[in-house]
Amino acid sequence: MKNRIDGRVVSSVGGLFEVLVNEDGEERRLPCRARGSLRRDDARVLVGDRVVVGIEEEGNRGEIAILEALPRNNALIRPPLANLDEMYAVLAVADPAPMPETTDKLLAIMEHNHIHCTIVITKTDLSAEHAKSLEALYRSAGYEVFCVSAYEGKGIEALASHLRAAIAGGRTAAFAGASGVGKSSLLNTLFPSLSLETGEISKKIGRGKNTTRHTELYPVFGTAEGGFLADTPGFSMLDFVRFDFMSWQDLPHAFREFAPYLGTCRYSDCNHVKEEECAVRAAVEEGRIAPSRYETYKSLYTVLRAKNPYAGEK
Ligand SMILES: Nc1nc2c(ncn2[C@@H]2O[C@H](COP(=O)(O)OP(=O)(O)OP(=O)(O)O)[C@@H](O)[C@H]2O)c(=O)[nH]1
Ligand SMILES: [Mg+2]
Ligand SMILES: [Zn+2]
Repeated sequence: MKNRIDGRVVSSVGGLFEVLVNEDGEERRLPCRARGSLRRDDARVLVGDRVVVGIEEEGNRGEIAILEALPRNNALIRPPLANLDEMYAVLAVADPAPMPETTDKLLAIMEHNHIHCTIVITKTDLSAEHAKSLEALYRSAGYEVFCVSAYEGKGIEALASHLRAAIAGGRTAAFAGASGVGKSSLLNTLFPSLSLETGEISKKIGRGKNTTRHTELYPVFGTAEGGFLADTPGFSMLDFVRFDFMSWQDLPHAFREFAPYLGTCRYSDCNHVKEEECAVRAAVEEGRIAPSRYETYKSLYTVLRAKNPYAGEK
């Protein structure tokens, strides 16, 4: 092996990474750890990071290690991923029941990070009617929506061609959503050779059982150049109290259908919550913004405002 070689981190489990490298036209995965200074919490290497791998000269001398992490375009806390270009927010028609607030939070975080987001509604075999209303909800918010059933093989081709275009040229996409919505099943249907583990829905609590335990990037069209798709562990909530995803001033910009109204309210410092003659609230009342989306906005506004009441007071 050459002394130093560039690569992409494709998996991370308990401090052990796999880095995809291309040596003289041949792609291979190198299992390795990160050098000491990259193990600190504030310098943690993430799946998706572009890194330099080589022989470590300090610490574990002579071992292959990640020596350097290159600058990132973006980094996410949930799911833990760097350099993401496209997010597919996955939710199921039922089993588990869709939780609009969870999807809205994920969408808000992606908007804030300027990561293009597409909606995937799974398990349409369980209720075509529910699928339609969810599709209408997210289309009205300005998102492209795909409705699929891994069981019936429906909608798979349309999603596959969107994905192929989205990640061509070595770009990166991820499936994210609650546990049990069928992310891994969908990846298996799209790319049968992956053979990812999938899990049951708990009958008792109606939720998934966190079958996927780690985030991994797959070069699903064969090579790094064809692009990467990540499967990620399901999450039950995105904790805006614990993590600093954004500030309350950022929040209105994280709801894309609010955009035409921002700056048109009566008060220039309108927070779109209780103020009179608020253009956003008027749009909700007139059915141009979905009530569930606005409810999520208000609940996140309350949480963020309580966290940081005075920051950036206008
Ligand atoms: N009815 C129906 N069930 C599905 C479909 N796709 C997946 N399932 C079922 O949903 C359950 C969960 O699927 P997974 O693919 O493990 O879900 P996941 O989103 O990867 O879950 P985590 O890894 O825990 O985050 C399994 O029992 C699947 O058989 C579908 O299209 N229709
Ligand atoms: Mg899974
Ligand atoms: Zn307003």
